[in-house]
Amino acid sequence: MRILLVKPHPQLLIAKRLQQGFLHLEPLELEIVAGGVPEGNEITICDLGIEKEPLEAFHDQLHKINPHIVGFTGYSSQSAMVKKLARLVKEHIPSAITVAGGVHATIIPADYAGGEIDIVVRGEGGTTFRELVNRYKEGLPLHFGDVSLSPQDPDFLRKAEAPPPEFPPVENIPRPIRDLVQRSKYFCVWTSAPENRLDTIFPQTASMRTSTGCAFNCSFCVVHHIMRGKYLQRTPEDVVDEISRIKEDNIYFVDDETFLNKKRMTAVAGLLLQRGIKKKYISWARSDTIAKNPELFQLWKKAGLGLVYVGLESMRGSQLDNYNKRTNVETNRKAISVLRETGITLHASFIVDPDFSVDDFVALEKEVLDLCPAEVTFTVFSPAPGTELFQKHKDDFICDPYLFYDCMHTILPTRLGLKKFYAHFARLSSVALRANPLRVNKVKVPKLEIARVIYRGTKYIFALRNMYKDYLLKT
Ligand code: B12
Repeated sequence: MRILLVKPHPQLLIAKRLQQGFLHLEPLELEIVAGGVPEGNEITICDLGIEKEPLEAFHDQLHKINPHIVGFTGYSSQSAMVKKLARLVKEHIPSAITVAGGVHATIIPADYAGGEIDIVVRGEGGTTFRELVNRYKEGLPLHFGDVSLSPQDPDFLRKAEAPPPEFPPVENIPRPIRDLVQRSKYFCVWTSAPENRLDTIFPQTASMRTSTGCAFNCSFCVVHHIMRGKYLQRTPEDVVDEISRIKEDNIYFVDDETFLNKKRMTAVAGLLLQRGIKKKYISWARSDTIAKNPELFQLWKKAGLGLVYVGLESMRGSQLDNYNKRTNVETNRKAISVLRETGITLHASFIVDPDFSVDDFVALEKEVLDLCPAEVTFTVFSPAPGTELFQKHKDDFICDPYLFYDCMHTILPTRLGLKKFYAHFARLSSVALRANPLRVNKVKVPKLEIARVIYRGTKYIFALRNMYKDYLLKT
């Protein structure tokens, strides 16, 4: 059987700029889905984000492969594109089965009821897709249980409104097939430079998942809903075995929070050191995890952890409480100093509220400069599809709340006019460039790469300033 797995390209310019300029990770979700496909089938992964002319590339692949099944992944902001691509499949190869999976299919399956998608897969896909392929071969119905839904099923809407299904035990989730993609295309900006020099700021980077879910329930996040509050963890041996098989020297852990279980992560670092595995890692961690466990991060520094993304979100206690973050400003400050003392680079991310006044922007700007040296990025507070907040605000949205749900475009009205809001928002990112470790620590890097960073940074900030124009886009 011939199977085509597709990751759509971003539609809005700012997401393109991010991918082209700073961070483009491999389509791990599709590599895992591919890992579930029984042997003897032909699988192609098509990541349209790496293509110059994505629609033409998709068209070419369709005709070249003539697939029996086309599977799409997608965030909410990509659901319109998934539907558009699925319509093309139906036009060109009417016999092909179209399957939608991923975050959006899991939380809002009913959005795929328009006729172009035959099967909507909710939750973990590697295990479900395996059964789907087997059923296709045996001529059985492709919808089953609460994980594989058919919009044609009279019971579809009832099933689509139920909470997302349970994830299978982690040991049942297939390992990714990594060589189905052009690995040289995937990279992440790297500013951690213990010896004050770097051979490249854009090293080829693999991604890997050691755990799924999170034990917290921040109001802006949908993960606790997707995972029903569960935090599933792979064993240290399994994690280290997969790391040892990855070809790249740099690995980005795409967990929601990697370090929640100190015992597990101490064991992982211990095994990495014991086995002499020398790689560099980037991970996300909560500020309270870091503040409570300085020795865990010291150990991980030895094991290769170079950069930690921390959702500091705000330096105002009232905001942190509003987001149900269950941290406080003191903990944020402690986490910053733990990372600094340990020599791990901080990537701090802050939330800008649509209700920000000019004074709020100025206050945040000051916090950013105080963080120096650090990578600092910003998102705009946006109610996530699938959460209570989304329901609460459903009459307030100023645009298509799926297409614009990228946490950069506000979907709620702003206190300042959109043009002014985005002028201030863009300014925050230029201020953040001044705090960047490469600049502050005068790190030696190839000259061409410095030029590339400046060029990409300027294009990114320009795109940020102009984001208010996207609201004129027809959806
Ligand atoms: C790492 C990560 C990123 C990485 C990129 C990862 C990548 N591969 O490209 C970075 C940091 C760049 C990123 C950026 C963004 N992200 Co992000 N990200 C994540 C995170 C933490 C993990 C995603 C991941 O790699 N998972 C690993 C894979 C293996 O798991 P998976 O995606 O769940 O896939 C499984 C199933 O969904 C299913 N499946 C998936 N696809 C398919 C397809 C088929 C056919 C089938 C059958 C099954 C199936 O099977 C898979 C294997 O088990 C998630 C949180 C989460 N728990 O999902 C947020 C998350 C996906 N991100 C989110 C968002 C909003 C963004 C941004 C749009 C906004 C932002 N500023 O952060 C940007 C935009 C990026 C872009 N280019 O479009 C939201 C999406 C919510 C939504 N409703 O769409 C999430 C859920 C975070 C959240 N807390 O709300 N992100």
